[in-house]
Amino acid sequence: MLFLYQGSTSVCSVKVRVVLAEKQLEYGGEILDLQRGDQHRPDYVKLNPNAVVPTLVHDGNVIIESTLIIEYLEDAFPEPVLMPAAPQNRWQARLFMKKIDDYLHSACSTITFATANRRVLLKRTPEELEQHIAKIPNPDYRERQRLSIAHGLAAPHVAQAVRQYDKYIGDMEEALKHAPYLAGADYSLADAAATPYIFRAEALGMDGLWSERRPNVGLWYDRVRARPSFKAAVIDPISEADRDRFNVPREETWAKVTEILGIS
Ligand SMILES: N[C@@H](CCC(=O)N[C@@H](CS)C(=O)NCC(=O)O)C(=O)O
Repeated sequence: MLFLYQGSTSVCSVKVRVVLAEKQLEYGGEILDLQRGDQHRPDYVKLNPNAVVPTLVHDGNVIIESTLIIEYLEDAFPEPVLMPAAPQNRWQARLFMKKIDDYLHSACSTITFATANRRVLLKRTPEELEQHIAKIPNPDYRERQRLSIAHGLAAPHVAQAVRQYDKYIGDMEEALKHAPYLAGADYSLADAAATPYIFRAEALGMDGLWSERRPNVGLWYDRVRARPSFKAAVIDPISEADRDRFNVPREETWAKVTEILGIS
């Protein structure tokens, strides 16, 4: 039996849900309210000491880290195959996933906290907010969240986050000039992993990073959105509260992005 502890919009959770949907696997689950701080519940931290989602439990085995979870799913449930056969393409798929773990995820969370999450979190008293932030075990992540919430898009680390997002999408464009999917002719774990980050960029007003300037990313996104897994894993789990949280002034984000990148 598969059970997924997840967030409704959490990019790492969406990544896992896309793979579960692609493999048409049945699973149970619990949606944790990350704004309320469910990820710090003692029973949850016993499963995931990093106090983050997602966590997969498969027949009693606890599996954490979203990239490793989707690789685990590929090993445990090989059909349909979501890794290419050729070593070069397998490396390419892994490289796209590694870059998410190395920097895109942190860039995405910086920009999300500086925009959508900030609006919700700033409704709390300073004491409540501090209590929420102080529980984050990773000191770097804690400090980035604190700065994003305090300063929004003016936070000092936002510029680097925007450049990293732009770099990743630029790398996607290069790969997609030669093949329809990130690691070659067929859809793979790399496409599933990148999907929530492109969806998030669009939600926050950064779709100008590909529309007009990176046509192959736009075509890839059309292909990904047309797959049944997109509706099941990305769109359907979004709640009314999530829609409200992501109802951000997209033009402000784009103005900041163009200022940082020096584009128009
Ligand atoms: N490297 C982890 C990162 C997980 C992560 O950062 N999850 C976010 C949601 S996408 C989270 O749970 N954040 C909790 C918080 O903000 O306190 C993974 O890939 O699973």
